[in-house]
Amino acid sequence: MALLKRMSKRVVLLVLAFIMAFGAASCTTIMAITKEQGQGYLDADGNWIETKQQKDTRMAWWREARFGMFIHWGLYAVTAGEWKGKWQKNKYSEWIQIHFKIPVEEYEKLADKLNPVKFDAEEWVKLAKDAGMKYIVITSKHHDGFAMFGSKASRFNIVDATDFGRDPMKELAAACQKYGLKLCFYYSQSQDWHEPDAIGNFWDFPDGFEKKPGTKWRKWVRTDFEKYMARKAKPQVRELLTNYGPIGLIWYDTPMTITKSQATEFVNLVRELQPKCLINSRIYARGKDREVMGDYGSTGDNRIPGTRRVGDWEMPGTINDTWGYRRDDHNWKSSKKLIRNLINIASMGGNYLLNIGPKADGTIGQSSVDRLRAIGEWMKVNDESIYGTVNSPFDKLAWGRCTAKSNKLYFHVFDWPTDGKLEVPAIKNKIKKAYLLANKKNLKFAKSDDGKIILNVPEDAIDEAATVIVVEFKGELDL
Ligand code: JFZ
Repeated sequence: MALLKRMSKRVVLLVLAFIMAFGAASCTTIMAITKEQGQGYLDADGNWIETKQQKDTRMAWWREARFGMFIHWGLYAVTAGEWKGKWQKNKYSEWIQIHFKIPVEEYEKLADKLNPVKFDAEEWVKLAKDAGMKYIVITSKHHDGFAMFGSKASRFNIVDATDFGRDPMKELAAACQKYGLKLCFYYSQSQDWHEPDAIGNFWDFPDGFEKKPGTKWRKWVRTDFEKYMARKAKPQVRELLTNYGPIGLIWYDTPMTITKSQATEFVNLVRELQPKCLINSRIYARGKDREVMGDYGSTGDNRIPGTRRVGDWEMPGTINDTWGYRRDDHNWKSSKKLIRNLINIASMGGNYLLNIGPKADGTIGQSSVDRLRAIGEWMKVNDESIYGTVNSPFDKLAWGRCTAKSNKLYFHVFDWPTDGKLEVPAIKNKIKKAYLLANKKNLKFAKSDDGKIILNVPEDAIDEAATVIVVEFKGELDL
């Protein structure tokens, strides 16, 4: 009996020790998991705390993507560049209200005419996917202040103010989920021509500005901007990050006069609601010492840098000359030009955000569709040379561009050689093989005296836009 008692005491102790040990172990496992899979967080002072590795994890899909679809769609698709028989002189159809100083009351009536019954979210998403695009950034609210989603913060939105009554963002969110694309929202945080306290509308709401001496109206500061932020802008960004599932990124634009602390509020709202969501750098930019607050930068619209760039950047570009749909804009870029833009941007280390402006009936014009399909044809054969690549290790090549991934260099030939020999820059590595990406046909090659690689290529290019040649080498790239 005594023995039994002693034994059971031991058992209890053993069990206790076991529980303690196991508990501690599982505790450390949990800690390790949060450290490993954990993401950045906002500290008590509202600073975003994140390791480089965590940022890399968050940026991974975007860096892999290289190519996204921009969509400018709103009430300006109804006017399409024309107001009372007059055509807009500035190029961007989405700027029509400010261009003609259309009073809010009149502009609001455009909602009666927005009834995109032909809108088919799946068709749009499939079009993007077939073009090789991995994410969609759509104007949830542009400078005119009209929300293209159901909003409790403002009745000036597509669900409450139109006969259409559907929420296209809900439908796009579902379609993006289905086809594996990231849905992202453009949101004009500073300019809102519908609101007296926001920036931009000086024709309806001339009061409430504080003019800085010697500056234009654009530089004026709205004294009650925080009211607009509290009543509309922040609640709407909250809605966008709450009602549509995981959002890839928020694309803020034209920060104008917002202060650093106001910009921080817009940033932190995203951090708080969806810590994985990315933010572009057009959230804040002031003065000479303009500071980048978002996760990645953008170049000026339609401006491809001339040299390789470090860091994450994106170029938003138009497919004709406008962002929003314009009936009179037929200045379409050729698909060859668009494909070369994509290559050129990738070779400089950036992402291409190519825009389309759907019509007010919900359809996408044939000229845009044709071009996206042509890009898709090229991507079907060559997308390996775009996705997940990093910028070229070389300066711009005379005859084309280069992208790189692991032990491969992708040479995109724009100007095919006439003598059957293509000279590519010297690398010190041993070359495993060189081949045409389109048909995997191996190419013979030789090294010239100065170390350059001379490839024997077929007489004709495979693709007029760009033929891709892969050069596989051994080890780490050594120039
Ligand atoms: C802005 C918007 O005003 C425009 O309507 C459109 O949405 C575009 C994508 O973004 O316009 C800009 C903003 C920044 C530059 C050019 C146009 N820029 O930095 O060159």
